[in-house]
Amino acid sequence: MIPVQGFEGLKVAVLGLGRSGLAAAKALEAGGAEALCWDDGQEARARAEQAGLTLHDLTRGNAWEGVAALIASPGIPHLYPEPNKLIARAMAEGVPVDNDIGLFFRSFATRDWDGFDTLPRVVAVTGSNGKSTTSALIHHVLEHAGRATQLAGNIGRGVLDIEPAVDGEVVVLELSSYQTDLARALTPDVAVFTNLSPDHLDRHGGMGGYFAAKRRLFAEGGPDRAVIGVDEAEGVYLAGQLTEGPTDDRVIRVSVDRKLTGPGWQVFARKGFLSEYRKGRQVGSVDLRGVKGLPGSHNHQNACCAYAVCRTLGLAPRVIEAAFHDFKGLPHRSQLVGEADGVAWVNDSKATNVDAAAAALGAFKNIRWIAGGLGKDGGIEELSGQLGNVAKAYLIGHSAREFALQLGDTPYEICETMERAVARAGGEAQPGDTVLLAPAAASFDQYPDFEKRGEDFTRLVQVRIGETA
Ligand code: UMA
Ligand code: ADP
Repeated sequence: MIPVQGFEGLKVAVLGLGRSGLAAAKALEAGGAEALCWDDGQEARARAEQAGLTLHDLTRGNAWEGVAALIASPGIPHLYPEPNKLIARAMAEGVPVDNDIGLFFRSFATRDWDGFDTLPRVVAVTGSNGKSTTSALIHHVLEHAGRATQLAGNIGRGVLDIEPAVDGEVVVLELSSYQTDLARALTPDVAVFTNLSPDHLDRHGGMGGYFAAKRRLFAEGGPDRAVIGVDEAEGVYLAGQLTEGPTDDRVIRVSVDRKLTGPGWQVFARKGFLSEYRKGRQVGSVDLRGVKGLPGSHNHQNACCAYAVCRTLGLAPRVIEAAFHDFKGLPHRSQLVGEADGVAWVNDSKATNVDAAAAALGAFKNIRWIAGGLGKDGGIEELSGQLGNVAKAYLIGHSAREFALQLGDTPYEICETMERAVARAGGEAQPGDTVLLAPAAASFDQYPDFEKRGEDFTRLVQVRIGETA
């Protein structure tokens, strides 16, 4: 755990007692603060009490007296669609509101660093899609190269839960827009912006607010190096805004759409080949075609971002390439969970938005597509031109009927449940087909989270394959 600095002897309120809140409360106490813990949910409060934390009812009239700061969890709205009542109250009482990410950046550097040969560094990865894969890939390459490294953040581990850094260590953080929006300190050494497409718009008051939240990671005086995907207008703008001049290599531009030329530093992938250019000359390349853990152009974007970060950290192209071949991919992201009778079963439950689903739909042929759940604004309207690989859609969850109306000529069936969708898709699949779960929707109507949805799919597939094998 990273003990939080700067609050010794002070009372700090912690709202939200999930993964980030529990880690923050413990790290505050380890740093000598008094953590006043609260959660709007009764169950979470009970769990926290069992874990030895002290509850403090923040709804009471005098609850905020003497409170130095409020640390809020990322899942709790602080502004849109409307602020959580307790966050609004803290602001009204003049109590500074921060999150675990802000505390992390305040507390990461310690006196021990005076004795280090190489200062520890933080790589922070944001973007709409590919954050987890890119973060995990960077972490994997560093480990493979024998470097000390830890991975945390939106990938499932509270940032304050990691161990204090050792000499030369690289900490890789996946950061969501919820996290970057609220943090009062954001000072990574290397920052990555993978791409941008609409997501979580309700929490950011629209696309402008969503982009603004992510951009905070690159604020003036920010990272030494910025790795930026420039396949959308926002990435082009951000890279341009950070660049001091044509030869400035503080910004590394990344593309999977086109060859990038110019005097700066760039990494791009075309037809399965990654190329690195610096000052107009090619200085590195990787053949991504045989890298099994990174299928599809979207994963090549992730590979380019991870490659660029590892190059800034001094790794050679061949070292990075060898580690790529050893990367198994993450569960629930284009994950092959079974093969039987010539049919491949792929779990991409993490495709919770339209762009992620489009990426998965582009990576396979003859697709029997299981989609639906709690759809985002606009449903799957934007996918209308990208359904050429889909033989039939099997629709589940709350948005099944809305999605059906947006499928155009693509055949479909309303299945309601995952169980029925797996049975129907499996019954109709032909050799050479891929049954792909890529919901283009959140899971919360039928599951606690996308992991449970992916696990349910995987279990049903394994039962089915066991039956037919
Ligand atoms: N709660 C309240 N009041 C509210 C809403 C929630 O008290 O109005 C309480 C809940 O009762 C619950 C707690 O807050 O006890 C949950 O907090 P949380 O939703 O922030 O969840 P954590 O377990 O702390 O997990 C968070 C991230 N969750 C979200 O951003 C929603 C995790 O990302 C992250 O891995 C973890 O911190 C560690 O950093 C998950 C996620 O879904 C994977 N992220 C979104 C995404 O990837 O799309 C952004
Ligand atoms: P994030 O952490 O940003 O949600 P993940 O690496 O977990 O990203 O991938 C989430 C989903 O997005 C996956 O299901 C995959 O289909 C898709 N995806 C992964 N990388 C990209 C990318 N670079 N561009 C578009 N979609 C992607």
